[in-house]
Amino acid sequence: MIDPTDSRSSNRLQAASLESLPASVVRPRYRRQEHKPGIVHLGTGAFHRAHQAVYTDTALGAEGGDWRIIGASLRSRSTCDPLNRQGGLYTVVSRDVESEEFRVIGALDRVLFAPDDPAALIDVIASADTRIVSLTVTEKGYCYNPASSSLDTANELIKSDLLRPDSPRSAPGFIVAGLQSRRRSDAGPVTVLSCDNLPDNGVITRTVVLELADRIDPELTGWIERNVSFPCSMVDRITPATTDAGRQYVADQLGCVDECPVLTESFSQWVIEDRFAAGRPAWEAGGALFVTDVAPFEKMKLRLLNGSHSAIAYLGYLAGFEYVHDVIANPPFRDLIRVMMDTEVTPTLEATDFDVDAYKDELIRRFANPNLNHQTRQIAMDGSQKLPQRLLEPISERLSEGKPIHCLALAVAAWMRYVTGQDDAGTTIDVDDPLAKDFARIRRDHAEDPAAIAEALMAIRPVFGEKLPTNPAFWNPVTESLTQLMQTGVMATFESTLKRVNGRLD
Ligand code: CS2
Repeated sequence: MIDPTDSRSSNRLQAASLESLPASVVRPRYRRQEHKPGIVHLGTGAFHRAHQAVYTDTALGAEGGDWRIIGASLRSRSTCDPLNRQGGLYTVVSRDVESEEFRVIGALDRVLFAPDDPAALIDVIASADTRIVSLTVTEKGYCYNPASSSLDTANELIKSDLLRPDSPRSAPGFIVAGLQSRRRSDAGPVTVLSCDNLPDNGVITRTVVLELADRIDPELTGWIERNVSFPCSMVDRITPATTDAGRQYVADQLGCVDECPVLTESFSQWVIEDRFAAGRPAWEAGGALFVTDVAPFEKMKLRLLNGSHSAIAYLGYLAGFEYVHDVIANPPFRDLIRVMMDTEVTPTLEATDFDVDAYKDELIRRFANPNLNHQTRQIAMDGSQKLPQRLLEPISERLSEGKPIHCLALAVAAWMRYVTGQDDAGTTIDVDDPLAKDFARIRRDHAEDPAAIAEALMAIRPVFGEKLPTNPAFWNPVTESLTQLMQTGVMATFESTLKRVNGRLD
């Protein structure tokens, strides 16, 4: 049997081994070495490898161009060395309920580990060959405070970048240092393209970059305003973290070691604002949609897909479910999620030509895909960074129209229970979140007092802002749901929530 963790194996996925792969494996349809890099991508995790890199691979095959990708990891070394050992090659396995496709992606040129050599990353961002700098650094990577709509200057990485701008640690810090160097060498315009699940992600990126640049060198901001575009984009492909079992499966199917495969769903969507300062690959060849306004797509995806995902993750985890598909296979869960989408989220979306009902049906099918093994724990991570755009914004909009928020309030309460408490079996939860220390303090200070826990959590302004916590139409249903979750558990709370939605209670 092949050992997929054997980093010294000579039987590994490499340019030389492409020929010997099983015939069904899709390979790059272009000569890799003939295409120079034109994109620097920050955050080469599983999602980037399953999404933008795949679209770029398709674009290279269809239209060519110097658009290969230099990846950079800002925090974790884990995939850098293995991907470099493989010459940037890796496998994407796209799985539906009944189909499966193996495809080797050739778009990635190499991966830099930024903490080892920050100057190397700054240099490639500054290179005249680079025409796009894209990012998937997760919500927290932007060092953005949604409550004040500005750069979070209290963030430790930003503090460090302000002291040592030539040796940055944050994503905005690297971009600013790269743009500074680009300006000095007159390397020309460039596009900075956010591919994270944030509303107006291009606007947020522009805000943090300009604010940081202004603090470091006010003259740089004018250059950025004239030479850099920051389009918004909506990205979608459910991509669980790769497990050892996944690596073993891929090794067995390919007959060689791939230390960095990605196992994802077949579905993929990318909607991009067409505002590129220095050209772009033909991503439309892979199905990307170029539009003048991404906002309606973004809102729909963030609220219907990601909002439901967070609700499934917290409620499901508390009830003891490891995977999303197990949660959604359970009728009360599925009903609650669908009711939340239909009655509380859909009315907050702008009317478009898009068939929202078909989109929701498809979402339920995607969540139910038993071949993804998407862990509730993975989605539950970093909730403090996700809650505002996924749940709290639709809540605020509903409340401003005097509309009820039963299901959304339950989802927020489930997050509260998750970050400060125990699951229904009484096990303390290991919370992975930038605010984990604050949550631990709240748990210690307020033990099993739901009203006190809710009040203390709502006092976290970067998450809840100023207005919501003072609105009884918000804190009442949230506190009530949290109390019920703590006293009776998830299943019993569902029942009364659905009764409330149907007007049979209160
Ligand atoms: C998920 C997303 O982990 C999460 O928070 O909701 O990563 C989700 O899988 C993607 O946005 C799907 O496109």
